[in-house]
Amino acid sequence: MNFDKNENQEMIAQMVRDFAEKEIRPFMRKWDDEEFFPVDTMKKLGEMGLLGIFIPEEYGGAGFSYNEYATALMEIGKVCGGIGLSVAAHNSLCTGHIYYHGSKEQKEKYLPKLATGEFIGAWGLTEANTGSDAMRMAATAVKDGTDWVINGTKNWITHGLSGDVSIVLIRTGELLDSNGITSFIVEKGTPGFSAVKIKDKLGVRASETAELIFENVRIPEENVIGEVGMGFKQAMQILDGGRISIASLSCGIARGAYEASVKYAKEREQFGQPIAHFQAIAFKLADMLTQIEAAELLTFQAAYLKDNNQPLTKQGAYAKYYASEVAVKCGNEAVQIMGGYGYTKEYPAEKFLRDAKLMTIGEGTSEIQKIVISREILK
Ligand code: COS
Repeated sequence: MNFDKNENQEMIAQMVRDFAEKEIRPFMRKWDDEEFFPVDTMKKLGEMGLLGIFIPEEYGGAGFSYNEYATALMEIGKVCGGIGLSVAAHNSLCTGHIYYHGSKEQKEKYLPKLATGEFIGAWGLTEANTGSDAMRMAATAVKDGTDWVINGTKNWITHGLSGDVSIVLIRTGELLDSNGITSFIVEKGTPGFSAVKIKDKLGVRASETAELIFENVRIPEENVIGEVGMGFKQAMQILDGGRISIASLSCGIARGAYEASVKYAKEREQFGQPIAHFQAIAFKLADMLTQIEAAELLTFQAAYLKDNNQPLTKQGAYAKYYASEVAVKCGNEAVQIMGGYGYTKEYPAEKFLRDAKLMTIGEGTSEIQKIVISREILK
């Protein structure tokens, strides 16, 4: 593994840093307070190529690798976990599913719009009663002529309301048949398809979350992604890649919390000197940075495997598991270092902690990552 950042990574990191300082940091508190999903900011990210980072140029994407994708998410995460989550869900879940499993026609129809931000993408696997146990989903699709008719709901779906196109995983076979779930492309405005925003989240509040509702929604068969019945396995592969994005975002949140902590610890004086001079604080910073660097290495290792088409189920899972737990620890330490100030919205620490917590839950909880890792070890 090469530990040097390549030219593209340096360039993307700088570009995203500049964008985040100008277009995200000044507004993120307001978006967080109001649970406002800034579609205009997403469009600007699309214009910069950040909504089709690993999509080839022939489909309107930026044509970079997962390595650069991870780099971009780390930079966004340092500033706002909510926007980072939206970029991650759009790229690796929705756009990635069409790119990795869609037909040539589906790629030509949807990728140029998704990759440039003309379309916002959503992806739905989870339901109200089936989160970790994804295969037990209840939503069904039944063939009727050349259409499929979908009934049921999907829950906790990023961009469920604003998404112009949603990829949804729906049962087309028997309950618990791993070959009984199919992926469908559903366009906004399809009759019978609606969404309701989920409010009052703890963190990532600038990222829209919604419930999707399907009432006799007719989907033409050309909107089936890949083979009928292969949806669950496609979804597992998509989540292998998606977990790298959550690991990257977690690294960014952790580093944001760490950098804010260093700044505060150097400025804040107690007992006649900056608190950074006390070992109790300095050791916290040392622990934070050590764990962040380790999380970044795991994340770049998983990205490297993805870029080289090598198996990455285990490595993606432990990158996501470790990095997300580190993000929560760093957010928590940032609040502790800043004391009473850290406990208020005047300082960034509490937001890092709130945003970080979702990273240990979304795209598979820490506990699910341990199931995935241990099954890989023991298989
Ligand atoms: N890549 C490709 N195929 C995979 C796979 C992967 N990473 N993981 C599992 N599969 C395949 C298995 O090989 C199996 O195939 P066969 O039935 O043909 O043998 C099939 O998928 C079912 O796998 P498994 O038996 O492991 O299914 P389980 O129901 O036991 O579930 C877990 C496995 C728990 C790992 C899975 O349900 C999971 O990841 N849950 C969390 C879902 C999640 O992350 N939700 C959050 C989404 S928020 S965006």
